[in-house]
Amino acid sequence: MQSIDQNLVREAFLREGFIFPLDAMTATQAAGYRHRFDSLEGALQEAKIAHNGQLNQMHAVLCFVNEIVRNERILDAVEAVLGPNILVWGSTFFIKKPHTADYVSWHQDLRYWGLRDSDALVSAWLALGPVNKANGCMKFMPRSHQLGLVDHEDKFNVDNLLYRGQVAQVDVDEADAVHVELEPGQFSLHHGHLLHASPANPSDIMRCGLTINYVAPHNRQIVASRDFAMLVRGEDRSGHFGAVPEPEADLSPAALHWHRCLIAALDEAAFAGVEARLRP
Ligand SMILES: O=C(O)CCC(=O)C(=O)O
Repeated sequence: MQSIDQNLVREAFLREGFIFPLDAMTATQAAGYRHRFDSLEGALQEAKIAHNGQLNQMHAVLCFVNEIVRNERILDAVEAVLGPNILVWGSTFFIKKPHTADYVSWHQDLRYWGLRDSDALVSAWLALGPVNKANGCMKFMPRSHQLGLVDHEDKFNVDNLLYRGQVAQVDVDEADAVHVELEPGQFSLHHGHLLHASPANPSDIMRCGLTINYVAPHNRQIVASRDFAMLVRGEDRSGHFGAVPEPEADLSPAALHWHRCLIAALDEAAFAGVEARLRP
């Protein structure tokens, strides 16, 4: 595995708005995590924990996800962007089963998250299986983070994996897009203003990825009335986010309680201004 060169990560991230591929773990370790995900699928369904078709905030309820968000190599790369104090604000499994229509429209993450500081957020996307053009990998629009926040239109398309089916109102030239192909155990980093999207998965191979949203402690929630995050490196002297504890067991009652708190905060920000009838 290649080591993380923090100067290179920071430079590329600031210039292009993303960097990949970076190595988080071996393919064997990734396969182990993937096995744990697959074996928990039934329990996740039983706990009715999928939300709006997504598996959000899994670091609060699953021990192996709590382990992944603390991966030293991912944190070294994130530190190159955020500095030494790092909190996990969100985590989501973005799953595309074989031959399904699920897709993600061109969007910027920070449009509906209610977070104030774009330079105090970075998202890591970790491949827990092969991720390529054939099974619907992400596409990044280089340097689009320099546009700042652009308008989005809510489309609420059922096949769109985004909360509001939001679509960035900019002309995107697909020819300029960079395909984020990753081997199992590799990850990408992207900026909260970077335009990105992904098509459906018409292949026989499931696309399985975990996205982790890291914030620096000085960031702030300015739309929802409360917000929460989990300290994973350094210290939090700001106290802007309620402290989320590590799950002591998969889907334990305490972990599920914290998960409900995180989802309530996320919903309050993500659905702000949306009519009740359009919410899930
Ligand atoms: O997994 C995908 O295709 C999209 C993920 C995404 O939008 C994100 O991680 O910010």
